Amino acid sequence: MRAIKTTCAYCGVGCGIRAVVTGERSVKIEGDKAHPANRGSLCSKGTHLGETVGLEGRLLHPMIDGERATWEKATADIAARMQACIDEHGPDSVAFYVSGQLLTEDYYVANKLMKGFVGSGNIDTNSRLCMASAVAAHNRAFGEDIVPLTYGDLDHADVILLVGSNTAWCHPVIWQRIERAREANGTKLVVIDPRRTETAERADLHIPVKPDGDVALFNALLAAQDVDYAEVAARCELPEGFVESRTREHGIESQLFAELASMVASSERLITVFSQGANQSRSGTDKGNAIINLHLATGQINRRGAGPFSITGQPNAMGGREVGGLANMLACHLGFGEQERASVAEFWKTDRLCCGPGLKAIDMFEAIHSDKIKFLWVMATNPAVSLPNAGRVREALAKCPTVVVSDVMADTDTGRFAHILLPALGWGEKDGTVTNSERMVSRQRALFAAPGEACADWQIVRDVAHAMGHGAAFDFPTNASVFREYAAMTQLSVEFGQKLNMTAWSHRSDAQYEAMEPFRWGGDYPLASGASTPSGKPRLIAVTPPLIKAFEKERPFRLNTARYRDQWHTMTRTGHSPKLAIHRREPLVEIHSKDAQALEINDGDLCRVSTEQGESIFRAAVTKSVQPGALCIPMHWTDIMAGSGRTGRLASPQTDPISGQPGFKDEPANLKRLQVERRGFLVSRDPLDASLADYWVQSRVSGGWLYELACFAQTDLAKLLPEGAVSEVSFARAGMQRVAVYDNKGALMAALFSTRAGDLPKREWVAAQLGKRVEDPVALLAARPRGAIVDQGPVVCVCHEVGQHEIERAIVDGAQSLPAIGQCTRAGTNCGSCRPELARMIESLTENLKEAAE
Ligand SMILES: Nc1nc2c(c(=O)[nH]1)N[C@H]1C(S)=C(S)[C@@H](COP(=O)(O)OP(=O)(O)OC[C@H]3O[C@@H](n4cnc5c(=O)[nH]c(N)nc54)[C@H](O)[C@@H]3O)O[C@H]1N2
Ligand SMILES: Nc1nc2c(c(=O)[nH]1)N[C@H]1C(S)=C(S)[C@@H](COP(=O)(O)OP(=O)(O)OC[C@H]3O[C@@H](n4cnc5c(=O)[nH]c(N)nc54)[C@H](O)[C@@H]3O)O[C@H]1N2
Ligand code: SF4
Ligand SMILES: [Mo]
Repeated sequence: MRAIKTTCAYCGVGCGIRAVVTGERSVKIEGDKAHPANRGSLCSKGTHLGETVGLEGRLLHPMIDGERATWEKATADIAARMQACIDEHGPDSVAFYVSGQLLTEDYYVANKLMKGFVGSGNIDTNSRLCMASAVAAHNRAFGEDIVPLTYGDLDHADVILLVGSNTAWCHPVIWQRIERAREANGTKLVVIDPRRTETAERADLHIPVKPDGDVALFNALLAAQDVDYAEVAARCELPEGFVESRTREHGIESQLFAELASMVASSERLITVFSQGANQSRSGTDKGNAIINLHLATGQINRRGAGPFSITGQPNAMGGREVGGLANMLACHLGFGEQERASVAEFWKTDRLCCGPGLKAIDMFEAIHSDKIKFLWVMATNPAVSLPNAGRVREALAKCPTVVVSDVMADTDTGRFAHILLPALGWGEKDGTVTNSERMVSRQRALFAAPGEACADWQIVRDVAHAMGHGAAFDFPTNASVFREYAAMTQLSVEFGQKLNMTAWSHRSDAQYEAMEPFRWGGDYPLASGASTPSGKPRLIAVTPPLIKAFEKERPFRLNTARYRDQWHTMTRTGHSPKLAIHRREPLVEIHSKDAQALEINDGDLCRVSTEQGESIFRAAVTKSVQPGALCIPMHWTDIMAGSGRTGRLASPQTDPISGQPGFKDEPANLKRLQVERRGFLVSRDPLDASLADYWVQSRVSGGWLYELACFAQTDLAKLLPEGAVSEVSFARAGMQRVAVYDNKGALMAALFSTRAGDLPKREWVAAQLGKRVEDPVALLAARPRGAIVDQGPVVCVCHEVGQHEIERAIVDGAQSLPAIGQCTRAGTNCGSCRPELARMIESLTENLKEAAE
């Protein structure tokens, strides 16, 4: 068995993994103790990567118009169609929409082809939806897109502010590091988020900021600090009027604000971590600068334990920013100035370099509508789901004369629009480099042979470049040769006074590349030697709070969108893991109990959420974690996973005017409870078409799939079942129907439980019978084995499958700390993703016990 060091497929923490390949397509995953980003820790998603490396659902051959095709044909077709567009309509009729899930090598080749040889700036990335505002804020303040500190600084801060970051769910290994720092050093933690997330629950202070109230809050925080602006002017560019621009209105309860302001004032080492609650906003760039202003003015930067810390979402969002994957950057942190362009043209030896920036994501899809773009190549992203106003995006995809999609999966919402579908190598097969949030470059390595005819993204683009006649510029025999060229190109960044510098790698051999250990560019504090501005000083930027309009009567709610702990984006990969499905099987709309009461909505009711753009259906979760007047839904579900749970169709395409990043987190919306005639669930060994039901959501169980179903009018759900031997019970009065279908060997193929009223049985045991020979069909229809059954309640610890009831019993029996629960039940002892939930259970149960005792 071989152990291979690689990097996690998912988030921007960039955790190192030690992968022990145990079979042709199986692997044992462990955290890499030697990797500086995680030192051995992994979260639930990383831990269960092994469940997502199977070939189920994979795209294994190129497809043209739905028919299998050869690579030669697909490559030639793409080259010809692209060239025809360029010849007929000019280079700007062609566009690439790429992704922070590409490797740096993929990104480099795609960017070089588009900007250097097609001759258009029209390559943009899904980082536009993710990091663009942070990039713009960095550029304004530092003159370059630079994150000025590292994870190690989190161990030394005395106060950490988390702004718009559900760290415990979305960057769990950073979260675990913060938790350790709090335990060891008493670091104070503040969470600034309109929602009371699991992260906020664990904080010392939760500031329930109003949606987009962050600029006001940070301006006011700065105004409350004792700052000597004469001293600041010596270190920073201080624009005229800056001091006056610090508004004092913060919109927070005054006691709470005072506490926060004094915590910041007395902090010697302050870190502000910010994520999508800051970036995904129509004032996202200003939010970034408001945060950076506070750090610059108070000197909380460029030293141990201090700085503004934008954390990235995707595994290689940073690498993409570095090579120039954003339409408004040329390459290697360079812009489109005449000299920069000349240097890049010379380096690439091209006379076709693009003249200026290209279209940003939202505008790119609009340009398809206005017939300006006629060829679109989508790589490693699912815009039919993830772009805002996704209905209009789908119309664009349907209309575009040529859509090429490179993906690892055969059926995705975006792939359904493709004329040409290309099978890419996925995690565990692809091989190259990624850069994490703290500028750490590490290797993703292949664990398995390429399945079918799947091919690396960089090779696919290289081959198309060759077919277009640009062979000499794309003479890349290996991924290492791409990396060397990219590393050599960062010399231009150095020449233009920037800090991005990987030139040390420009002459390393293939073997050295193969053996690459994680390394960081720019050192720990790249701005300590001066900013990348012409003056060498960082800039304070005067920012004013955005006008926040009151919402109208028809759409009185503020709709927020967020992520779930155990799902990744559009679920094309995590959706295949039975363990990761346990945490949330359906998309929920969180609504405050006051609003729910007023609208007569009960927990578990189905509700239609509508915005100006469209409507989708979610199950109500009545809670106090969202504020009254607010709703929150997850971004993950697609048309493949659900009948109508898509969030992208609700989101508005309005963007931040500077970064072009859409604001996904504050949208006027309404919601309405739906009258359900019949509801039920169905388990099935094979996936099936559930569209007969008005509401359906599918999720993975170990023997197949589980469907949650509901109908708004009389419907015979049994029609969903496959053919086979049937056993059935029904009670006409309660409208209950239970049907099981067996194959000719007596193994369970599918079972349906539906009802008009009353409770449905638990899903887990029935689902666990899928594919098994059922000896006792009566017990199956009763949905439990004969005899006593200990109900474990919902699974809390996914790794060790420990249920809620067992944990509750342990707490009642005296296990009232995380280690004690771990010792009694094993819960929380592996990846640790459930630890915030366990902590909450301890808190609420011990409180109840205390009350009961009094
Ligand atoms: N489990 C999981 N982890 C992931 C991902 C995933 O899909 N699943 N995706 C990865 C990616 S690409 C990204 S970008 C990151 C995202 O990581 P996060 O940014 O942590 O994720 P979100 O849940 O989108 O949003 C964070 C929080 O912003 C809050 N928020 C909304 N509006 C405002 C506001 O006006 N001000 C403030 N201060 N906060 C606000 C929301 O309530 C939410 O709790 O996660 C990465 N990690
Ligand atoms: N409402 C709402 N919408 C959002 C957000 C939000 O918070 N709210 N967040 C936004 C953010 S921050 C992000 S990052 C985006 C993410 O949105 P997307 O990028 O659309 O999401 P993914 O599901 O990660 O899509 C990746 C696709 O690439 C495929 N893939 C995986 N690996 C590879 C590979 O190596 N090569 C190729 N060619 N394909 C591969 C996957 O199968 C999948 O189809 O969503 C954005 N949209
Ligand atoms: S925190 Fe989790 S998802 Fe992110 S890189 Fe680490 S293991 Fe992967
Ligand atoms: Mo993201």
